[in-house]
Order: sequence, then structure tokens, then C-alpha cells
Amino acid sequence: MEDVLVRRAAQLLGSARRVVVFTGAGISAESGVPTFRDDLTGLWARFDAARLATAEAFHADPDLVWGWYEWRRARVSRAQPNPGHLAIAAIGSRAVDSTVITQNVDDLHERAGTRGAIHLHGSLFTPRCVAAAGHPATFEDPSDGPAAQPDEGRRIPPPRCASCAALVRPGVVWFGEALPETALTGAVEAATACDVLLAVGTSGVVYPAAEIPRIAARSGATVIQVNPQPTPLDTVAAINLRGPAAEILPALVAAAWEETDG
Ligand code: BV8
Repeated sequence: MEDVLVRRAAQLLGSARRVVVFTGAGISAESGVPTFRDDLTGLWARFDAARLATAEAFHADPDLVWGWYEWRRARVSRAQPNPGHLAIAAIGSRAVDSTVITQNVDDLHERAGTRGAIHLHGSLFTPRCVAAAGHPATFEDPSDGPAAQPDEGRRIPPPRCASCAALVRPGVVWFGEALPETALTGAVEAATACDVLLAVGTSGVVYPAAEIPRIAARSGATVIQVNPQPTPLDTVAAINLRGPAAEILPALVAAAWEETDG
């Protein structure tokens, strides 16, 4: 990792008044949570995640899709936040004003100490029924969290809504579904007002979420990207820090506030 780039990024981050951290699946990769780019395994190996993450797939085969989300929820529940999540929580306590916007449906930002993260694509932990009312549903988990699933996962019939008996679905935004208006509005407002946007672990190809770093850049913010691979955001970012988030973010945050304290 080029130290001069990290030092430049740290100077910008440490002196920013308003910081946005925009994350994708890559921030959770080092917690052992597969990204969307990773091939699916086991029962779902023959499917493409983008095909499974749709209302059509759920209505065609509710047991397969609910089983996939329950397998993911079990994996997230067994995972731990990594140093990248912890560094982002530290930004929240050091920057004058900061907002975390995530595309992820896991709860690792919250478990690392981040408060008020904006979830553009919902959460594995907020199931609701498919009726128009979208009644919230609860999991009948054993006290120690989701039943440990065999690694290859299995088909699981979704529960029925306690209020209206409609099928319960995952509380996520599927492809072809609108993002929650409050979340999207809040994210656009934060991106428009920030001085620095840190884009971490996203392939930057799913819209309208992928627009967020672009909105920040168009509004005059400096975009810093953390990703081991090139992405379409390379041209939006003023600084591209090539490497894993769990390694880069702790060093970046330490330098940012040591530098300004110095
Ligand atoms: C919608 C929840 C309209 C579910 C997800 C233009 C404008 C608007 C829409 C579209 C458009 N063009 C096409 C569309 C449709 C579509 C879309 O964008 N398709 C893409 C494929 C082209 N968008 C939609 O359908 C959206 N809805 O537009 O609705 C509408 C409006 C009104 C009324 C009705 C309808 C909804 C999209 C949301 C889909 N749901 N997730 C679930 O989780 O199951 S998307 C999902 O994939 C993620 O949430 C994320 O957003 C996306 C991509 O994943 P990433 O997070 O980027 O992760 P990825 O795996 O791709 O990459 C990981 C990255 O991490 C890599 O770059 C890797 O290098 C890096 N990495 C790996 N290890 C590390 C690391 N980085 C750092 N450290 C490491 N250690």
C-alpha cells in the first residue's frame, strides 16, 4: 500500500467536517460473509445471486429463497465485525459529523458500534409479510440465534404472518424493487452535503445505490475508495487505496486523527 496515498487520504479524512462512509459487501468479506461477486455454494451453486435476490424467484420457489436468506442470516449471526467495521465505528466517534450508508443487509456495522447506519437495501433481520401492509414478522430463533445451518444450506418453508397469514419474506430490497424512500433520501442528502466520501468494498455497479459516490463527487466532495480491485468508481475517486478494508481502514483512521491531533 502506497504510504503517501494513505497519508494524503488521512489528511483529508482528519480535516473533513462532514464524512460519509459508503460500504458494500467487501467490508464484510473479512468477517467471512461472502460477497455478491463470490460464487454461490452448495444448494445455491447453480444460481446467480442477482437471480435469487428477486420477488420472482421468491414467488416461484419460496422455500429455496427463504432457505438462502436463513442460511445467510445464520452465517452473519456467527460472524464477527472485523477491524474494518471497527475503524468505521471509530470515524463515527471522531469526525465532527459522519453518516454510514451501507448496501449490506448484515448487522455488522451495528455490532461494531456504528449508530444510525442507513441501509439502502434493507436487512436480513427485519422480515415482513408480502401483504401490501408489510406486517413486521419475528423469527422463532432458539435463544442462541438462528439454528446452525449445514454448510450447504437447505430449503426452508417461509413462515406465515401472524396478522394476516400471508407469506413472510426477507426484509431486503430485491432487484426490481424500489429502495426505501427515507433511506434513499437520507443517503442523497448526506452525499450532497459531505466533504469526504469513503467508498469501501463495493463493485459500484448496482443502481441507484452506485449513484451515491457520484453525487458526492458532483457536489464537490473528495471521494476516497478502498478496494483490492479496480471498480467503475476508480474514475470518481480522487484517491484509490488498493487493498483489504480490514488492513487499510485501521491505518487510515489512526493516521487521520493522529495527524490532526499532532
Ligand atoms: C430499482 C439486497 C427501480 C438483497 C441488493 C439504473 C437505475 C436504477 C436501476 C437500475 C439501473 N440499471 C439497472 C437497474 C436495475 C438494478 C441494477 O442496478 N442492476 C445492476 C445489476 C445493473 N437495480 C435495482 O433493481 C434496484 N431497484 O432500480 O428499482 C424501481 C423504482 C421504482 C419502483 C419500482 C422499481 C434495487 C437494487 C437492490 C438489489 N439488492 N441487495 C440481498 O442482499 O440479497 S444488491 C446487492 O448487490 C448489494 O446490496 C449491493 O448493492 C450489490 C453489489 O454488491 P456489492 O456490495 O458491491 O458487493 P459485490 O459483491 O458486488 O462487490 C464486492 C466488492 O468488494 C468488490 O469490488 C470486491 O473487490 C470488494 N472486496 C472484496 N474483498 C474486499 C473488498 N473490498 C475491501 N476489502 C476486502 N477485503
